[in-house]
Amino acid sequence: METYKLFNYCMKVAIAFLFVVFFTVGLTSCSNEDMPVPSKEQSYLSLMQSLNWGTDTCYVFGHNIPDVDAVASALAYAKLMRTLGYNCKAKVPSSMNKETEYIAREFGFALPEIKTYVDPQTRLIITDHNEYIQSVDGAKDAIILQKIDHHDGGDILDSNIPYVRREIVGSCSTLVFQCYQDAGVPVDDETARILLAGILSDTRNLSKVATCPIDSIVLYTLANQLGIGPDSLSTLNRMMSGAKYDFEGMTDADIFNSDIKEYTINGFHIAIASLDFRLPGMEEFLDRMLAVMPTLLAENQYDMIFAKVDEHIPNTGENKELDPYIEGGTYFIYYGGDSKTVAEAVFGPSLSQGVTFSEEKMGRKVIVNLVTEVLNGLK
Ligand SMILES: [Mn+2]
Repeated sequence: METYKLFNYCMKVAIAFLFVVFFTVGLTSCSNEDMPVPSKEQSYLSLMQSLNWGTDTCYVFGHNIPDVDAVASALAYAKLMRTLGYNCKAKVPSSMNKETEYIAREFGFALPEIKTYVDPQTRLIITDHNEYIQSVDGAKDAIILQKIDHHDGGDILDSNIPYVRREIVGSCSTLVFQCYQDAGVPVDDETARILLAGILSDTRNLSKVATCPIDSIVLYTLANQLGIGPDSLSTLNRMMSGAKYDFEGMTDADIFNSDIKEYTINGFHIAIASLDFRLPGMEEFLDRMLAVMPTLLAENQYDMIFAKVDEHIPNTGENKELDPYIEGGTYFIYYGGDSKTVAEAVFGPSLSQGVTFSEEKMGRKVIVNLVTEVLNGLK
């Protein structure tokens, strides 16, 4: 009898256990089937909602020494955030270049104000950069809520930031456009102009080596919305690059610094400027740039300083009215520390003191990756 009771009890426990197991499994599998997968829009919007926005203004910053893409991506992303109800404002860490001023005048949009420093715990969204050294002063002690960027490497780690959109495309403005799509927010015409300017500038009208198919798709979508045809895109691009490389009234040091980026790689503090030059007169131009490099190195305590100089050759073809210049190769000039070793490892033997050259056009992003490899092998 006792055995029977025990057996009965055990059976009851076993049945109860199985019931619980089946019920739980059934319920979970059921809920999996019934629960709709959240749409891209819902995921993006709920992620935005989940951020710790605080009560003060959140600033949206592109990189220091901003180019058009840095300004455009910050302006357009801040606008998206405001449309979604968040208190965000675009700022720039330093003054803007002539190309940005030109296109803002042409398209009639307001440029962001300069803010050189942010207090600790300020909420930030950063666009178009991934290095603290390129960010606004104080970024290290700020709270970075989001990062929208199209660069490799860098010391602003994705893992500490709640929302990161980082894809190695030709322009950060392309990624901002995709965020509008993810949010289900239509791009208004002013924002369309701003983003179009960013893509035109960073890809030089889709001609730069870093350009991806998605940059072309977004550029044409925006141009279509605005009724801007291919010829007008070419003209805009020509005027913008003309403004960027209008060096009138600038000292040689100003010219060298007009599009310079700093990096910390394997403990080395380096700077790489990006310049364009239209033939003839390249040798003289390189000499002038080489002459200012020692002073800039000393003033900024760089370990090494470089500049890539893209060569542009007068176009003698039929389309010379539309494109007066065609692309040539890339010069890479160097000064200080192990810069000769680095430059020659990437570009081959020097042509003359401080000068290397590649027939193939090289973008700064590609150069930074190659330089990083060499510097990582040095210490
Ligand atoms: Mn960019």
